[in-house]
Amino acid sequence: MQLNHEELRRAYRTMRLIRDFEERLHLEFATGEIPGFVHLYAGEEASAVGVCMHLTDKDSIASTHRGHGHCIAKGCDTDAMMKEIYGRKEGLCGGKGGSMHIADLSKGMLGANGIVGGGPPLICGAALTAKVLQTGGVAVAFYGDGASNQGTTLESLNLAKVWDLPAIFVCEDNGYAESTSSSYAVAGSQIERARGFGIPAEEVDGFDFFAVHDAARTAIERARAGGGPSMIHVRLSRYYGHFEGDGMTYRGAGEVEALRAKEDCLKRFRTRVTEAALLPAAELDEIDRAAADQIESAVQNAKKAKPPTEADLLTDAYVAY
Ligand SMILES: Cc1ncc(C[n+]2csc(CCOP(=O)(O)OP(=O)(O)O)c2C)c(N)n1
Repeated sequence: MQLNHEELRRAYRTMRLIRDFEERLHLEFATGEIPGFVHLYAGEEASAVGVCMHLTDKDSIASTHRGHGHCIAKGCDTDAMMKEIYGRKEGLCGGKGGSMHIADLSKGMLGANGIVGGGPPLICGAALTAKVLQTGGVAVAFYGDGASNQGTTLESLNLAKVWDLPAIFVCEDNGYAESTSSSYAVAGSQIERARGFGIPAEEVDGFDFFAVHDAARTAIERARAGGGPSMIHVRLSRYYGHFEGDGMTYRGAGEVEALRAKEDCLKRFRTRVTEAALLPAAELDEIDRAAADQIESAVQNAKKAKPPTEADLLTDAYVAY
């Protein structure tokens, strides 16, 4: 383990913030106050944080429809994110995008994305820019096991290899594509598929922050050094339905409760760092309290904030660059 005290605190704080953000959204969505669709990332936190801990604002990520965790891990402001999800004018995207389109280019967060398999081509563009301009940056695509079957993903793996791009493909395999088990939906192994394109690939336990962090370090260092693309197959699971409101009839009775009791990246992290005397439990408790306060104020601020006005409707329709 190569993380210092402050980095360990940051890893735990970010995973805790994501968990609290999602748990709270689960409650708030049920009140009917949040417009649109919401897909929760709870259970998958170690993936976003284990990868994004290695990135700076000059590195880009592309996310998915399940994007809140990626946004928080990449440094997006939780107040502005919550306002965006509530459709408020002060939201990160003016309240016009909502949960599935949160972006913050100043943080290198290219956006959540309602198009399954939409992220991998975007990061090929970002990685090509980094390579041509020699910025030293890398680009990371998070995508699901369902998205791994999309032609856009396979073409992006191919392109990244042919052009030797500083690109990292992170397949977050939570076992389902909507209600279809990935054992039915996905043909062959993710690892063999990436290696078929000549891309180094590694499988990691997505409930183990340290395993993800190690695999991401190898891949990102390789990309920064000009060694080209890599793929990481992260095995994890989600604690909620595909979307909020999903009755989850396709999951066995008690499956989620059993999963939560057995696999939790936050509990594992806590056990590991307290047993190794790297962080005392009291410090972790204090981080928990601060995260709870931060999310509480994000929700209260979002509820109080105003929606966009009629005059805002036609702004941001086109982007000049
Ligand atoms: C191009 C496209 N096809 C289909 C859909 C409908 N859809 C939304 S999410 C989803 C499943 C995605 O599964 P996966 O990539 O494994 O991500 P997960 O939801 O498990 O995080 C599908 C098929 C879509 N949004 N875009």
